[in-house]
Amino acid sequence: MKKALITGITGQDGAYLAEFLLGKGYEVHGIKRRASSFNTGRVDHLYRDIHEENVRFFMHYGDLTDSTNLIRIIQSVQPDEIYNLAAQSHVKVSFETPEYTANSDAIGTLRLLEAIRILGMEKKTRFYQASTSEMYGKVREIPQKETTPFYPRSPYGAAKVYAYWITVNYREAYNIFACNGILFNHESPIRGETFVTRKITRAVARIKLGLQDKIYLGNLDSKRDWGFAGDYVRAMWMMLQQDEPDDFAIATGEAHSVREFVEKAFLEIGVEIVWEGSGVDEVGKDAATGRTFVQVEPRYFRPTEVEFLLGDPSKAREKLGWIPKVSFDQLIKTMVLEDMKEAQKDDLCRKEGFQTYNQFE
Ligand code: NDP
Ligand code: GDR
Repeated sequence: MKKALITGITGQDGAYLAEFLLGKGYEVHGIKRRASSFNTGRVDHLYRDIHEENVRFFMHYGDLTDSTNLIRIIQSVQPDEIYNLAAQSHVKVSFETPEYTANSDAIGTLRLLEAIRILGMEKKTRFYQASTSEMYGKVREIPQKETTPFYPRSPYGAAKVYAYWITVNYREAYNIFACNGILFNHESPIRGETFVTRKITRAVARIKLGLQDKIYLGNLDSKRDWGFAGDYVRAMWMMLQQDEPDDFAIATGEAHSVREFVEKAFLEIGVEIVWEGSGVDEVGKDAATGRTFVQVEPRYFRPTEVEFLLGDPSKAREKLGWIPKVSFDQLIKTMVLEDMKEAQKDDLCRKEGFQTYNQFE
C-alpha cells in the first residue's frame, strides 16, 4: 500500500486530495496545525477512530515553520509521496504578513526538501510542490504556460517563486523526484470564504435569504482562469506517477472577470445585476428593484494586482492526459447551490432565535 503525506490537509485542496488518494487505496497522512478551535471540518468525514480496523487516514500535528517536527513526521511515516499544499495562501493577507508568508511558503518548502535529504529518502519519496499562477503576476505573455517568465506581484507570489525554484534545484542537485504543479485558480463549495468566488457565492445565498444586505468587493475587472479543485488534485497525483519528474501548468484555458462571476452567480437566484458608476464608486444593482447588492470597497484592492491570468494546459493534456471536467458555469451553479444549503442552516438558527455571524471578508 502506497503512503502519502499531505501538508495543508485541512485546506480545500488537502481535503479533495486526501479523499482522492484514499479512493486509490493509499494510506494517507496529513499535517494539521494546532489551533484553538477546530480546523478539521473539511476532512472530518474521512476520519476513522484509530481503534477501528483498516484505518488508512492519520493526522499529525505540525507546522511548516518547524523543521524538527517535519523531519520527525517524515521519518515515522516514510511516505512514498509528499504533497506540499500547506501555505499562507491568501494573496491580500500576504501584504500584511509578508515575513510569515515567506517563512511558511518559501522556507517551509525548503525544510521539507531538506528533510527528505537529511533522512536519505531521495530515492524513495516523490515530492509535489503547490506552485501557482500567481508567480506569473504582471502580464508578460498570454496565455501563460510552463515557459512563461515569472513576475510575482505580492509577497505570496514572491515566496512561491522561491519554492518553485528550490524544488527544481533539489530535483537537479539531488535527483529527488520533485514536480511543480503550476495551478491556476481552482474553487469549490469548500473554498475558503475569503477568496473572491466563495465570498460571492456565499453572499448571493445569504442575500437571497435576507441574511445579508450586500457584498463589498475590490477589483471587479481582474480576470482569472477558474477551474474546479476536484479536477486539479487529480493532476497533482498524475504528475507524481510519471516516469520522469517535470513541471506542469494546470488550467482550463478560459478566463473570466470577477464582474462576470458576480453576474452569473446572481443569475442563479434570478437576479440580473446592472452596473452604475465607476471606479470605487461603482455599484451593482438588481435590475428589477434597483436595490444595491454589490458595492466596490477600496480596502479590498491590493497594493499591486495581478490583472489577467489565462493558462495554457496543453502540456498537461498531452503528457499527463489531464483534462478538466467541470465548466465555469457548472462550478458557479454548484457553489451557489451548496452555499444556499449553508445559508438555510443559518436562517433556521436565526428563526429559532440563535445569533449567526457574518464576519467573512
Ligand atoms: P487553503 O488556504 O485552503 O489551505 C492551506 C492549508 O495550509 C491549510 O490546511 C492550512 O491550515 C495550512 N497551513 C497554512 N500555513 C501553514 C503552516 N505554517 N504550517 C502548516 N500548515 C499550514 O489553500 P488551498 O487548499 O486553496 O491551496 C493549497 C495549496 O495550493 C496552497 O499552497 C496554495 O498556495 C496553492 N495554490 C492554490 C490555488 C487555488 O486556487 N486554490 C492555486 C495555486 C496554488 P489551516 O487549515 O490550519 O489554516
Ligand atoms: P487570488 O484569489 O488572489 O487569485 O489567489 P482571490 O480569490 O483572493 O482573488 C481573485 C481576484 O479577485 C479580486 N477581488 C477580490 N478578492 C478577494 N479575495 N476579495 C474581494 O473582495 C475581492 N474583490 C475583487 C482580487 O483582487 C483578485 O484579482 C488565489 C489563491 O488561492 C492563491 O493561493 C492561489 O495561488 C491563486 O489563487 C492562484
